[in-house]
Amino acid sequence: MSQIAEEKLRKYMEEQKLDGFFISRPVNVKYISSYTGEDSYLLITQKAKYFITDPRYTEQVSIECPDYTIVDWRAEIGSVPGTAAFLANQDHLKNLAFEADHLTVDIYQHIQEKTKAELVPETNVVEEFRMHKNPQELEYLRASCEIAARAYEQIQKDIRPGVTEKELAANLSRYMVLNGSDTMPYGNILISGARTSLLHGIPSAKAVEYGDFVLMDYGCQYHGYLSDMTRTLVVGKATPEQKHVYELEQQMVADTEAFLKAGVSSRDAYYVSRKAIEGTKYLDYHYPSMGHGIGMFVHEMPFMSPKSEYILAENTVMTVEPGIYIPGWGGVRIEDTTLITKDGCENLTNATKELIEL
Ligand SMILES: [Mn+2]
Repeated sequence: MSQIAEEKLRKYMEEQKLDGFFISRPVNVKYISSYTGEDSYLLITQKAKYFITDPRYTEQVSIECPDYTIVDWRAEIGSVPGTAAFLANQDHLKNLAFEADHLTVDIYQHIQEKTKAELVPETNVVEEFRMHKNPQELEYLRASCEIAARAYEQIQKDIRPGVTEKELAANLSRYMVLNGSDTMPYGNILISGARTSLLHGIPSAKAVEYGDFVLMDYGCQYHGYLSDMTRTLVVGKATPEQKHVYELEQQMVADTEAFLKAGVSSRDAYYVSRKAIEGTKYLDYHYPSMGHGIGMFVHEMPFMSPKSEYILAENTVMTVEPGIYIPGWGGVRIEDTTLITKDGCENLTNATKELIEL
């Protein structure tokens, strides 16, 4: 993959007449080079590719990225921006692109002071490449979603009155690691009762009570690729209103997934998602940003909302997650990770969306 990403970047640089590109965003460093560590930068030119790092990572880089020229900034120049400027000057670069929505002002100013190259701000260049998943990436994403879906089956036996949100969140992470995820699942949202209206609520010491909604929004990493899913269930018997809201939510997800395919606009997908609640009081309680791309990073392009302007492409992986959140009462969210195909979308999150009453 790294080679394809590199070729795309060099093609872009050629078209834009860019002599060099300084990559600072960690997930983009990882995507371009296949490096799995931290605190490193790339400087790519048409003829050379430099991996700027420090001695904590030099051995790892030599194994993971053998075709890069490793530059130890500590030994050579003493700073990352100084090293980037030094390399740009050494290779007589007339200009050097940088990731304007990531590079700090401090690093930018330091590079500028020390190089003759013109600094060119760029945004979303590597992010655009990352929207289109190749077969290897899709395999990892599928596995990541499967692991999370399996954990949903396992966590259900632990949910009962008296157990706390934190205990359940810890178990959920543990199940994903035991099912084969990388050892760093990201923070799980696992909340219950009236707290389920908190869109990004943090698991607390609150104990689950009879009649509670339990909302779980979580995922894991597999070879660095993330899954993201949400399911909401009821402990005990659902009330008529809980059932009603749940059914509206199911409909919103089903309508959206039936609409998605390559070539549709993500803004239209938003309007399709809210059809089921139009004309009801629940329209006041939905959250308009209801989907995002996912890959090496959890919230990446494209996005689905009334303001988004993406035309969805084949082999994009994105979430579908409309929701209804009623402050003081609770919320319901169902979230799938889906693969956009030529004729539709494939749900990679194979866990039931029927209302479970435990
Ligand atoms: Mn999500």
